[in-house]
Amino acid sequence: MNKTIFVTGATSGFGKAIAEKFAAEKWNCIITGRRKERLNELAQQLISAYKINVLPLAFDVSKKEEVFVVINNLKDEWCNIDVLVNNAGLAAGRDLFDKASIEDWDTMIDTNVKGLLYVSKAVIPFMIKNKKGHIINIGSTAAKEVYKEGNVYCATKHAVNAISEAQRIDLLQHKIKVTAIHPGAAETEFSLVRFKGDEEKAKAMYEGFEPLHAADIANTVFYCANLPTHVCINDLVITCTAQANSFYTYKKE
Ligand code: NDP
Ligand code: 8X3
Repeated sequence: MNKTIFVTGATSGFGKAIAEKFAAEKWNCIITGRRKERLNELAQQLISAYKINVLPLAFDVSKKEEVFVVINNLKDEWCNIDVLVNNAGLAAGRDLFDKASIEDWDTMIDTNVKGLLYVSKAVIPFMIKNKKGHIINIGSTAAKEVYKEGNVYCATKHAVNAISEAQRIDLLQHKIKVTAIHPGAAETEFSLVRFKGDEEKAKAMYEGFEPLHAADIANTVFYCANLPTHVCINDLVITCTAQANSFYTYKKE
C-alpha cells in the first residue's frame, strides 16, 4: 500500500519540491497552502505524472479554527498519515529590532510557531491511533544562530527547534519520530516574500555563490523519512558548500 505524506506550504519552494519528490516515489500526498489555484494545478500534475492520490487542502496554518475544521474532517482514506512535514513559513522583513514592524512580527509568530503547533496538534491524534508516524519540522540555520536584523524570524525558528525537541520527548511513548531539518540559504520565493516583492533585493541575497536548491531539501526529507523503523535523524543542519552558518558565506566578488 502507498504511504501518505502531509506537507504544508506546498504551493512553492521546499514544500512543492517535497510533494514532487514523494509523489515520484509513489507516496500519496496531502498538499496544503493558501493559494488554491497553485495547489489544484500541482495536484493535477502529480496525479497525471505519477498515478497516485493527491488531496489539495487550501487553508491558512495561522487560523486555528480553519486548521482544525479541515484536518478533523479528513475522510478515512486520508487519515493514515505516515509523515507530516511542517514546512509552511516565512520571514517578513529584515530590519533592526527598533525599526521592525510589529505586524511582521505577528505574521511570523502566527505562521512559523502557532501554525506549526496547530497543524501538529491536529495531525498527531491520527499518528497516535495508528501507533506510528514521523513529524519533520523545517527549521533554519536561523534556529541555531541569531543574525543582525533577523530578530523575530530567528526567534520563531529557535522556537521550531525547541518545539521539535519537546515533541520528540513527549511523543516517544507513541513511537512517533521527530526530525528537525535546518536549511541555510536556498533560492525559493522566500526572499521575495521577505522583501515584499522587491526582486532586486531578493536576487542580491544569492549573488556570488550557489545556494541550496529546493530539491536538495526534498531529497533530504525523503532520506530522513525512509530510514528503518528503529532509526531517527533528530536534528540536521544543511547548507550549501559556500555557507558555514548564519554568519559566514563565501561569495565571489
Ligand atoms: P517559499 O516562500 O517558496 O514557500 C513558503 C510556503 O509556505 C508557500 O507554499 C506558502 O504558501 C506557505 N505559507 C506561508 N504562509 C502560510 C500560511 N499562513 N498558511 C499556509 N501556508 C503558508 O519559501 P521556502 O520554500 O523557502 O520556505 C519553506 C520553509 O523553509 C519556511 O518555513 C522557511 O522559513 C524555511 N526556510 C527557508 C530557507 C530559504 O533560504 N529559502 C532556509 C531555511 C528555512 P501560500 O503562500 O500559498 O500560503
Ligand atoms: C532562511 C535562511 O539565512 O535567511 O531561514 O535565515 S536565512
